[in-house]
Amino acid sequence: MSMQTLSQLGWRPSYAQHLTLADFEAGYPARVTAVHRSGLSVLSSRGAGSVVLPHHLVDAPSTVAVGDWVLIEHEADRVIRLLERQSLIERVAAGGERRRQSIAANIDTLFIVTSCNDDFNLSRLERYLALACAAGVEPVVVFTKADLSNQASNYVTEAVGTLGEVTVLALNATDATAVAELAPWLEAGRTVAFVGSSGVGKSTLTNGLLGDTSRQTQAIREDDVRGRHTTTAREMFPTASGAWVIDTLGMRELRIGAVESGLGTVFDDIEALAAQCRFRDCHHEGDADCAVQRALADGALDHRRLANYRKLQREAAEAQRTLRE
Ligand SMILES: Nc1nc2c(ncn2[C@@H]2O[C@H](COP(=O)(O)OP(=O)(O)OP(=O)(O)O)[C@@H](O)[C@H]2O)c(=O)[nH]1
Ligand SMILES: [Mg+2]
Ligand SMILES: [Zn+2]
Repeated sequence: MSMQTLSQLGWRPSYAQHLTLADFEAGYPARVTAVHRSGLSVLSSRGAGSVVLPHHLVDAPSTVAVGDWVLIEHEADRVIRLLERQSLIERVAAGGERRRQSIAANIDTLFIVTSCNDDFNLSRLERYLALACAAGVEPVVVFTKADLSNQASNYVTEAVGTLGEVTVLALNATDATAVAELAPWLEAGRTVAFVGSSGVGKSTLTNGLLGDTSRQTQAIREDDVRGRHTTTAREMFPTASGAWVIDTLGMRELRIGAVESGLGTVFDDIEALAAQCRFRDCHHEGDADCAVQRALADGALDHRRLANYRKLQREAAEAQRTLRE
């Protein structure tokens, strides 16, 4: 792959604030484009490379993710350390261990993809939104398969009505016009990721965005051919417009981490109501003079949304406790 400047790779001046002169003497910054079991594929101003991870980073509680910036030793293909992230999308793995799984790092926009069919689920959208808001990443809700449904505009209306100020799009992911719809978020040097259930069109959209850059994505994959890495599906690709796109595998279950701050943003309507309850510790369950109960009664707030807010709050609190342990 041709050499890229750091800013083309998504570098921001803020990353340099955490690097000392000694750091620059020891190594150089590179962006992680793929995570493999035995190492990482990276891009830097030197071009593409493969590097190994020191053990303490393999076992870190928050694993290295596609999109991360790392410092690499000048004369050895080895990571010195992970650079401070601007954002991290992570989930809590299913199962007893409750391990955190990094999904994508240092992204600017999270495309939350759902299709205009049975996949439509407001509570799941709220869940993804909380994840994006907690990470400080702009969420964009994308309804795919608008060409297969006569309900598309209803879905959009319902999502806009419930989710507040989030951008919501409906499109046909298989059509070339989809690329133009996403263009505002794909300026050169920006990084975006697609998340959502299996089969909703994440890879279809990704492939559309890659356009004519397949030669470059092949270059990233050559490392695998040489057998140096076992490939996982987590990779970052350059789009035709010079942005970076991270496709993810469809998730059956998205357990959120400690995203309290994100819940405050996504459910600001409920939090504003709660502030008007007579008692500061109101449980909104038959307490006197409760603004939340009043909103439920007059239809301004629906039961599903309140129940989901509570469920996500419990999940986030549990994740917070696990973090502390
Ligand atoms: N007609 C139509 N078909 C679509 C649209 N989006 C996706 N598809 C089709 O749906 C199927 C699944 O699309 P993918 O892009 O593979 O879905 P995905 O989200 O990447 O799924 P996973 O990788 O399993 O998570 C493919 O056959 C696509 O062609 C759309 O907007 N319209
Ligand atoms: Mg896919
Ligand atoms: Zn109340």
